[in-house]
Amino acid sequence: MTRKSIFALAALAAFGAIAPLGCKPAGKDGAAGAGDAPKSGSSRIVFIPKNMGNPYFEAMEKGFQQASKELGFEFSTTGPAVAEPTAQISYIKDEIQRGATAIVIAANSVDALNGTLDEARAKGIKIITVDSDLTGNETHRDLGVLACDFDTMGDFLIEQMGAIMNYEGKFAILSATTDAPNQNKWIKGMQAAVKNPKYAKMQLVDVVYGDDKDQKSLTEAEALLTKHPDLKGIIAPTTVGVYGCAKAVEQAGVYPGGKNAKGAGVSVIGLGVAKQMQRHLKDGIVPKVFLWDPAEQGYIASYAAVRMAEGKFTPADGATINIPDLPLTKMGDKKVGKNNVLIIGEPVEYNKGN
Ligand code: RAM
Repeated sequence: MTRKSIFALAALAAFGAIAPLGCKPAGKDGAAGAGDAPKSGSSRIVFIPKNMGNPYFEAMEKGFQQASKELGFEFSTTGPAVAEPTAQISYIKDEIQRGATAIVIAANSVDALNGTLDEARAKGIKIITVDSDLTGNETHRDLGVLACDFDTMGDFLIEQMGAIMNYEGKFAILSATTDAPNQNKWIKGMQAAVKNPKYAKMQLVDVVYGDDKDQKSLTEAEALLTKHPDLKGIIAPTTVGVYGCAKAVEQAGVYPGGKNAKGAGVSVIGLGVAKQMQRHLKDGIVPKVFLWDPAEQGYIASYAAVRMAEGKFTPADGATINIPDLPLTKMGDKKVGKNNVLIIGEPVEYNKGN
């Protein structure tokens, strides 16, 4: 199946056949195996997102909550207000004191947390990364649960941007924080991809950082528009960033068809939460964004944590873990790959039509 056809199916599924976890409660009526799942009442799983108040991580919490209903563990979320490299350390330390069964963390740094994570693991706490891994330092956690194959994300985003700007002209990247492990991996991928002769007429003119803050993302996007009046596109591989870019092109009227657009205008694409981007997509301010259901990461990480604590699952290259199906989403056996990374699937496209 081609990537395009997978996307077409996935896009359909996103609003039709495959209900996002948050939309319809999984459980009695659907989640195969949920009813007879062993209870782990004494387990406690703590989720530490990159930052609190980010709709992306709030969506992820739904997956933990669902698994908690099925498996009976205690679940809580705690974390910093800002996605800074060392900001999660005190939260990990607190959980070492309290003795969590597992910490599931979206890392803000590939190396700043490693010593503290080692301390937690020495106390028997299972460490699972979701969303953002300890890229290059994977031995400091037990398992990484990632939405998609990070190695292909750069190629994918450049091709998407290229097709929109007819493979010609200037574009920029607006990212999250300068330390963000996942965004940095994707940026490297984009920088490598754009060297492909197919993209010879495309010029990556800037990489800027909105720190996954609403206001900073907007300000940085506005600065890009001022600095590069002939900009054709912005790729924002962050939900907060892509929303900020959408606001900037809307307010400046430079989106495709906007009153101040030069030629085809400035096309914003990236990774965005469909619900948050709905109006911008519907009004044609943003042509398309991509994402996955963040809740699936929380759901799978929960099952992995509980099975690890029970001694029934040991992450290793080639190991599998069975995840119950959700009411309308097939899960089944998920395979762990190199560096103990479990990749869930592929991004879904959201556009005017869905
Ligand atoms: C933001 C965060 C997160 C990323 C998404 C796409 O919410 O930076 O890490 O995965 O965007």
